[in-house]
Amino acid sequence: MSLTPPAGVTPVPEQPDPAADVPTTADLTPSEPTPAAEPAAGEPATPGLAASVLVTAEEPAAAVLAGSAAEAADRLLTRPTIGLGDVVPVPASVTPRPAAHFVLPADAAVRVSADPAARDVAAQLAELLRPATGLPLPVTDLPAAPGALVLTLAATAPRGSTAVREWAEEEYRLDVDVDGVRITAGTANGLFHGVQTLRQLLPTAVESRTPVAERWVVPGGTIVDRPRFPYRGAMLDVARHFFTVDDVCRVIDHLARYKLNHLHLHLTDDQGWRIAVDSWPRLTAVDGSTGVGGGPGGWYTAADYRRIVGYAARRHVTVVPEVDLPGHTNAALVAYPELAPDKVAPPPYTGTEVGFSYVDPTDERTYDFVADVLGEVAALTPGPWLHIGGDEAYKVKGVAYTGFVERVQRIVAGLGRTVVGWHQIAPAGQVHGRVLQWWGTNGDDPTVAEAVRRGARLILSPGNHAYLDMKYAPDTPLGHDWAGLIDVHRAYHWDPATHLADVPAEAVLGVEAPLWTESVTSLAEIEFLIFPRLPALAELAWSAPSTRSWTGFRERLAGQGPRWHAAGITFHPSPEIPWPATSAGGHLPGTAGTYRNPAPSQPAPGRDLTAPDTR
Ligand code: TNX
Repeated sequence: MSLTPPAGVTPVPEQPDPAADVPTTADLTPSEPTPAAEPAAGEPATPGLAASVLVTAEEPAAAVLAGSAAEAADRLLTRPTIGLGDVVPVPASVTPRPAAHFVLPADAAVRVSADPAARDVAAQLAELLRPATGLPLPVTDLPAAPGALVLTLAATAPRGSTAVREWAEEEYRLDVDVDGVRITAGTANGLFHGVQTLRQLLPTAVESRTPVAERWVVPGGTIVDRPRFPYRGAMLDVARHFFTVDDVCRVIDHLARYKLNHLHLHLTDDQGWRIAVDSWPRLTAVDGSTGVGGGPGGWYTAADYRRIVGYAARRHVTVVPEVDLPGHTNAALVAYPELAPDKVAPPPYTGTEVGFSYVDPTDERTYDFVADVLGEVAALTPGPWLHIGGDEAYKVKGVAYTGFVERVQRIVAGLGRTVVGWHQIAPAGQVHGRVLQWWGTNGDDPTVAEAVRRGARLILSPGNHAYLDMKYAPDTPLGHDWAGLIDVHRAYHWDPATHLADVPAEAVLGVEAPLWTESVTSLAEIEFLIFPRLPALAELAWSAPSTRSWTGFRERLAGQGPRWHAAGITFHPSPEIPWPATSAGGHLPGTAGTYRNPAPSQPAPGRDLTAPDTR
């Protein structure tokens, strides 16, 4: 790793630094967490310096002096191992003050303004830090006190000493000084992003789930940060293979860590129906228990789904539920043959072919079904979006298709929600606010450009850059390659604002990275495909182009590897990234140590996953 600050980092001339000859920041190999002995009850695992100074009642003045001297010496000996700009996604502006680093004292508290949402962010900060630090970290009200982590909601953004301005959406400011860390924002959402940044500025060992002997030092300076795009997301296909509520919650944690704010759940497909619908109970009773390869499947009850939505909301992530229509509906037809064009139940489907199934667009019963299902899903979903799929309905053509989509769009609008659909819905009429999710591989798409001229907005998921189910390399044991191989450079190397021809940047709402799960059967496999590519897409969605570069990104990403390792997150050790050697001198065991190759995936009948991209 180099000492070169990432683009956008503004080093500020410093006072002479007494410890300047000590190696600093990113060129130090982050050390592995050192397991510490369990602390005695009520005793911090890492006593701050105050705790190691003997204070006696007879000699108060001497004790105080000794305390300050020891504290000063401790600060000089404790250098940050992380640079203030070593954050993914790279912040909008970084102003390091190397002499102003902060060392978390044993009696540190989290101080927060009175707002309940801000208080909850403060509680989450304490929850993040307690396991590794072993510190009690009480959460208390303002005012700020020395040694504290202070979270403040402020109506306007501080700018210099007197000037103020309006906050941008989701913006935060983080100030690290000798006597504390302050995160300020206009919303709890902004504070939450600031907390994620602070987490990355603490030593890697902060990711440990058990107490570690470490000096919890944070590099000094100021970060002011805000997103480029409002919609930053990932999609998880829970239909091809089912994933439990706990698995989904862990994926939400991964999103939140990199400031992604939407989780799109692909809830229904040919192989399974994963969300209980009271008015059509056979959907899950019959189709909850299947999946690709005939696996056990599963489904979410309303309570399960609420748990996911609530877990996400606490982390400022909005769930976008997708009910894929009119194609990808074999499972629904198995349970309710009345929806099938020939009114005959097809056999359950466990392969990975696409495009063969559809609900009957000429039967009114189909629209009752759609209204009931979307109504129930909307009632369980607090966010504004309802995703209606629309992809690969190869057997519903022309006006039959656009007419169907237009009716479904009206149902969504009637529920007070905003339509999202795969970009195949582009030719259908516009409804207010409609969003197309573009997953093409060629940035010239006149039909989509035309829909944008009629008012559609876009979420970009280019198959050949953002599809997390594509293999990294020919020998990747999981995934597809119909859209090409996607290594980290390919995931990073495109610009959402200019990617589609004849589409203005203002029409781009953001970026989403879909993970289809035909070949993915476990949480470890999900993680293997999303790390390290998801952070690459997160940076495209969050950071301004002027602040980011591939060279800077690969250096910063390398620093995340030891964090994933410490947190027990499986990842692909992409050869393009200069991962630091572990303290044992070996390479990070991303694949070898924590990832087990699954059995070779079974190609499904009729689907040639090696076929060239024709979409
Ligand atoms: C295309 S992308 C699909 C999915 C598959 C995926 C596999 C899109 C909207 N549809 O049905 O799972 O390819 O990569």
